Amino acid sequence: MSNVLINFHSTNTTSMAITQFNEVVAEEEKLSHECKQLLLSLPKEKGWRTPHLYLYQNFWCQPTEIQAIMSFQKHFQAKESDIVLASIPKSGTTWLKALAFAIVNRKPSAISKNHPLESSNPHDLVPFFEYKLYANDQLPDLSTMTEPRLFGTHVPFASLPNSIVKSNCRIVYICRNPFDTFVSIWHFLNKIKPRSSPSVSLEEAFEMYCNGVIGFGPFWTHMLGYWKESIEKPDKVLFLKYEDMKGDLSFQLKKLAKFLGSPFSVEEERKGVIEKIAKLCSFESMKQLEVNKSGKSIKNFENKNLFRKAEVGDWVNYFSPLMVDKLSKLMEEKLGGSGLSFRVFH
Ligand code: PPS
Repeated sequence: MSNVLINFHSTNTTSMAITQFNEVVAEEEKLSHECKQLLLSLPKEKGWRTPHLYLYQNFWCQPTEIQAIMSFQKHFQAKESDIVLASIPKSGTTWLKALAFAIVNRKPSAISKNHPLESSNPHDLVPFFEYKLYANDQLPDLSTMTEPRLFGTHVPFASLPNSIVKSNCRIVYICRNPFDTFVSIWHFLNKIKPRSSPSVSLEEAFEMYCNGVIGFGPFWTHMLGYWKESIEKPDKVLFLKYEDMKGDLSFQLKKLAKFLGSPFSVEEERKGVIEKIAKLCSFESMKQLEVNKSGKSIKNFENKNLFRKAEVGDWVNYFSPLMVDKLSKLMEEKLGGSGLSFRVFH
């Protein structure tokens, strides 16, 4: 064990905090020799949850994630019927996973009672490549998954394994306006960070975000990678926006179902199947489920932290005029001319 680990003789609270910090360091100690060697060669910056974030293939990432992503890139073999749900963190991933799962697995003309989404968190039903399937140096047996297989990832388009890019499997990307995404990330990371680390202030976090130093960021590269592909290959990548889904979910669900190859029939529309899926996956329904109040479905993060406020425009409660100015200019500089724009108010 590394001599970085801290010895302590303090109060219970301090002990718990140091244990959590030690856990993060110990996680990194277990990395493969190959991954440790690679980390030595990568640019690094101060991290939020972990001591450092590393620039791997032009995106910022935590060490344990890099190891899992390397394995995912090397071993994953896509099937033509696979569906990959992609996002940068805090863009509506959990919501999209729930909706896609409900659409793909709906019984003919009905949403059943005792639906799996009532007893399982969406991240258990639609596993992440990097946090679950290829995490902890394991190679998953995916042959028993029912088809179409649904997967989740935060990996940027440019770093997806060839078999996903080259096969006919489909990708759905969900994107959210950077103002609200930033506020959501800031809350989440301060909740899940080891208690021994000081809270990251809004100002410091904002600097990191605008410098692109955030998990899987810079956000603009992440968004543009999927955005460009969705324009060039609309049958391959469907690009959804959180704000559009909040605005007219029914319309977006029809688009999603059609893209996934299982459009709603007239009969299903008449029977209110779209509305039932929307209700089953709504923030209000999901937040109050026992499984979403207590379990841990992504790494060791508590599920309850995945459900905070789910509003468009919550950023107004946090941003100073200077911050508004800075992020607006950055978005204009990075996204201007791409055709990608966002609604930032409710
Ligand atoms: S993660 O960790 O990347 O999977 O997080 P992610 O799910 O992408 O983002 C979390 C934010 O999404 C909100 N959320 C929802 N919005 C609408 N409907 C549903 N069902 C839903 N579930 C989660 C969640 O509250 C986070 O946003 P904020 O603004 O922090 O509330």
